[in-house]
Amino acid sequence: MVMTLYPGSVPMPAYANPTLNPYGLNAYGKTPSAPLPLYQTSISNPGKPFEVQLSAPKPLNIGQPGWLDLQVSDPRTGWPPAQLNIVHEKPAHIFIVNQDLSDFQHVHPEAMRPGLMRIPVQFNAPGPYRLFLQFTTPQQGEVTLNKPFQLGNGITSAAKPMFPDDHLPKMVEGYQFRVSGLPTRQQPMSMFHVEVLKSGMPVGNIQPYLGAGAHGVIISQDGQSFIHTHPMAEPRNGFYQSPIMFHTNIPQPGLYKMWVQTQIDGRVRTVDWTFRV
Ligand SMILES: [Cu+2]
Repeated sequence: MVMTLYPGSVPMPAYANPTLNPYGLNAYGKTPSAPLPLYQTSISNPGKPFEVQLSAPKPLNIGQPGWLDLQVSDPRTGWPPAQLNIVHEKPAHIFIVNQDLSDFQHVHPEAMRPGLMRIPVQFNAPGPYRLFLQFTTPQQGEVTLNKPFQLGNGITSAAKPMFPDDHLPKMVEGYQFRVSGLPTRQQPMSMFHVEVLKSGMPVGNIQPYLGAGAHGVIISQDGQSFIHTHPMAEPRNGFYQSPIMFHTNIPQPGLYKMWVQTQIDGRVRTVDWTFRV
């Protein structure tokens, strides 16, 4: 489904008319406390049709909910995407991870104007982070932007080492998750299975979450590769059943972390595994 999110058909440079902003950009700089500084490179997606710049409309405090503004524009013209498609029920999907991939946020814009998306965030520590912004335009198709940034300018703790744990079942709120068939060096293209069990029995009441039976996100240890995958299964009587099957292809050897999000009983459960390809 293609939906024009912006009134009018002429692309506007971002921030062209701040008075049109429905949620008050004049709040910028009003708060007296010093914000946690945010550092980023100006260009982190060479060759891509768009670049994203981050800013915090209000000071970001560790451990507290806050906001990030994503300014998206074509680096050659300064123009934002003219249209965004709604994909999996949202105009954009944003994933934020910390350096050792121990922190994961999957969020969506709560307010938008051309070239600007405001997302809810919460950071539990200063340090290096990476943001992945995924959206689709009728002209460019699916675009994934990878944006490293640094929060705070103090000394940050070293990244914790990552160890493969895909052989382990994981318990999340009374449900057991098991994964098998992840890509390997010998078999980089694979159909992997995620089993969801309750009291040892496969469950059949997995609800659609953002238009799919589950969402799988795979990020390489170095943060250079990002894969967002969905199961191909159709729901039966409105529900998906365990096991959930995903198709993926990871040709580059290395350590990866995967997060799988499913919705059961109205709650989204996120389970993660680290694995080696
Ligand atoms: Cu999303």
